[in-house]
Amino acid sequence: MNCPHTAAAPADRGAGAVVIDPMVQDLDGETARLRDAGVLARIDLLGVPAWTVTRHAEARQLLLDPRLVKDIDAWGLWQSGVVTRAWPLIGMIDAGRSMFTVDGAEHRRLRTKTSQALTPRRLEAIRPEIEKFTQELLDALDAAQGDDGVVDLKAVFAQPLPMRVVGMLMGVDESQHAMLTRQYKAFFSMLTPQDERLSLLAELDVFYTDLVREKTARPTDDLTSALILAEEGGEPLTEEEVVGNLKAMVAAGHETTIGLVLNAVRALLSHPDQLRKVLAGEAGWDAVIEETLRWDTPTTHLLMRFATEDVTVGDEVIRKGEGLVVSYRAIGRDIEQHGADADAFDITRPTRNRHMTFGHGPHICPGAALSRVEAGIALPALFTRFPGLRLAVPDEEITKLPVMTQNDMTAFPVLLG
Ligand code: STR
Repeated sequence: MNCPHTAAAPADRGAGAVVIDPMVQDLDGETARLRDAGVLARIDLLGVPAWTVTRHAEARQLLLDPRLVKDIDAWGLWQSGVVTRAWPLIGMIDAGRSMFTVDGAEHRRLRTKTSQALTPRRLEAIRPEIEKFTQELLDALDAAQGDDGVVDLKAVFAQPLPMRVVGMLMGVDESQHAMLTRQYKAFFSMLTPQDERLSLLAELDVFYTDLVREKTARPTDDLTSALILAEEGGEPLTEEEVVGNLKAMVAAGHETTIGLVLNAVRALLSHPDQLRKVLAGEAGWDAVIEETLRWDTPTTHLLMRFATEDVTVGDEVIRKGEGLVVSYRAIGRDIEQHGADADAFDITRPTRNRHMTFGHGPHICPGAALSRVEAGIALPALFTRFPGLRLAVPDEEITKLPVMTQNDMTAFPVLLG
């Protein structure tokens, strides 16, 4: 890949780094290489050097460390102009002011309303709607079968469901869902030229700002309106902050849950003994969901935190100004945490709930309970409606999207049986 940053990065820092493959051609191999590279490993992200943490215990500790912050201005490579908006991953970090990019007391102010709206108790109220969307999309699956009986479970089911749910929650009209799906696909794909990515981000900003202005004039009962009306500590959120939270919710809410649902279906279809256990009621769907979250995390790498002081981890030091990625997929395969068979998918494993896939500390995923509700409805409904569901191609033929931070498939062709 032609990347101007390769030349600009200091030569000594990239040495021995694990190069993260933008085409995601061998995710399991890369996950294993990261684990072998150590607790704290040097990685290369399109020519830009960073650290990553690959182990559960140390990640937990680092995610509680106030010396690591989200503010991009704390990044040495950004201050010095080595990294600019021309870097294809910049949109993962420089994403506007929101609960995703701010720490400390201000972070609490930005996040409280959202996390309160997404508690398991509050989510019970929208369960019937999620069930209704699920049934509609199961009908759509049935109708979408080609002459050969093949249908893409991603395009017709796993992708539209989370978009409908997050759209309903945030008050984004259904007429916009196809546009958003298309824009986020281009945003995440490393095949998208950077100038296109920057212009689509600008378009999305206009879209979300217009939406926030509309809701400011006529608030409804969605979370966007609640964010507009909220006063945390006597201080309302600014328009920029509401827009930032709204786009974080839509991006996160739809992209990550696609991965959870598809990765669970794929794991079950390739482990028929375990599927049988679930269908016979010998194991719960919650076990499938937690083990999938651990074994095949929807988020591969989370970008990025920056050290405001030197931070020592074992024998390594993250120097002030350096960047830290959290490699959740490697963390899910940590042998210290999950045992020597950490690479095996096993829904009966005792540690299946002791994963860290939703993060830890102040930024822990506020949508965790929502994604569990969605997958907890979608998966049993899918296998109840289509008990003979099977892959239409050999498992090895399933390809990953060229996305460096998310674990998402190009397509998932199935036969409904
Ligand atoms: C995408 C671009 C954007 O406009 C806003 C955000 C903020 C939230 C981010 C999102 C990003 C990318 C995917 C993330 C999400 C939070 C959770 C999700 C990182 C940068 C995960 O994959 C865990």
